[in-house]
Amino acid sequence: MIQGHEAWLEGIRLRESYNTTSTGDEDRTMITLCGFGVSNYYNKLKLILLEKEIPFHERLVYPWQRESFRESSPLGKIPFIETEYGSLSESQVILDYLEERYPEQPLYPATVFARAKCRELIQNLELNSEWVARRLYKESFFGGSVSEETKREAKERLTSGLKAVAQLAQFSPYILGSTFTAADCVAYVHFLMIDQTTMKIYGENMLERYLPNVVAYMKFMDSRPPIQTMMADRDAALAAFLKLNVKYDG
Ligand SMILES: N[C@@H](CCC(=O)N[C@@H](CS)C(=O)NCC(=O)O)C(=O)O
Repeated sequence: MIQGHEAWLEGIRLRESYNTTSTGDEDRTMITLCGFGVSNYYNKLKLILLEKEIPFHERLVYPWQRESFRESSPLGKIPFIETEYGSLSESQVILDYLEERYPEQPLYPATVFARAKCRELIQNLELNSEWVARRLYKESFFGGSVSEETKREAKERLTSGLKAVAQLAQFSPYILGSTFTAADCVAYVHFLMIDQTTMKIYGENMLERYLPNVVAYMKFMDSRPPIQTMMADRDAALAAFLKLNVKYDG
């Protein structure tokens, strides 16, 4: 545990030396995580890197600067990573790459079928839940508005997605049982968003409705040092983002 904590601290020290924009002379054998710390997909990967104790740099890149990084991320989305071999976009692809490239501290279960079940849960957390809730962010987080039709449709689809998550999740104490997995990193960052967005748009916390164990689970997860690091950085990133006063809707 001490060793893990030391590695986290080392990760923090490394990131502190590169915690704003790129210096351009980063150690290219080290992963550089690019994006900004308000993004749940960015924080998914940050948690994975911290949990796996992989040393990494961070490079601050905002989505509206997309023309400057389209070569690394074809859709102009963040996060993406720079590696010694080139760039990679799409957080799930990056997660799979990190698992294969750094197998020492696995975050996928040991057997082939259990690994597939972990990915099945991740898919339901992302494609069928967070990605649906995301249609509401313009209104819930960014001061815009979305149509009643979108709200109705999103509620229906989010209900299905969250029911699927409820069917697959165990919360005993981790989301897939007794072992911490990549699905916990994914669930934590997306639950934060779904919780807030459904409260704001529907006046009801849909997460708690369909996943009654979620409050205790989030509290339990809050005790993990990587989560604490990520959340402290997220607060700082949010303050910096708000100061910019730019028009952005997710
Ligand atoms: N499927 C992508 C989603 C990434 C994503 O949507 N990122 C947001 C920030 S959280 C973004 O870049 N938004 C700006 C845009 O879509 O132009 C992934 O898993 O990496």
